[in-house]
Amino acid sequence: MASLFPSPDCIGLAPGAVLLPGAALDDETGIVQALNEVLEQAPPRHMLTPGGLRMSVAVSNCGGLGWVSDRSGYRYERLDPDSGRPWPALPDSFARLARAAASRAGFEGFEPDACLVSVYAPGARLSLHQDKDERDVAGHPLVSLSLGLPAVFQLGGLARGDRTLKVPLSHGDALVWGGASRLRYHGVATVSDGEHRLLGRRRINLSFRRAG
Ligand SMILES: O=C(O)CCC(=O)C(=O)O
Repeated sequence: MASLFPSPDCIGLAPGAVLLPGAALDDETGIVQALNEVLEQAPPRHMLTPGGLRMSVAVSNCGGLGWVSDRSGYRYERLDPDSGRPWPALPDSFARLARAAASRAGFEGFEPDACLVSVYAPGARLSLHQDKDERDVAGHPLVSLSLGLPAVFQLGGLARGDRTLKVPLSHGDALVWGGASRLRYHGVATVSDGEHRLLGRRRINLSFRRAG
């Protein structure tokens, strides 16, 4: 449920959309360790889009449901199609971060059941899209955590052609968008090369959703 008053340390981007600078820095060691374990159990892969193109971003998942893409479309699956096993459990440190960020943004009671892990090598980008494969898009926000190399997030409007706000993201920053902004188009500009002290030549995004 959205509250009218996000906490004062949020930077408002649009109604229902906020940036929480450095939200994960207090627990970065725990989060990066849990992330490494998830990626060991379910290695990131370049999925095929329904149109037959390979995504430049490599993805994996943790939580009860995992987002997948292939020639037959986008959907959530309980099993990793590569291994046939359930996705790794959502680490406690991830769930804590997602709940706290949602609450600071004014969305109390957010309980993610899916975390899409997106791994960007330098040169990877994510084109503008809406996240609408979740069962109740009106009822739950998206919480997104940026780790590793910096990136520029593009926050658009409700139509693909709307102007985008360019939001520079650093390691540990979280974004939350829900309510009137939940179906905004969004994407990530091409990631520049660099070396991050914990994650090397990678930018990794954790996208927390209530999918089922
Ligand atoms: O990598 C990001 O910051 C955004 C990821 C994203 O748009 C998504 O998971 O839907």
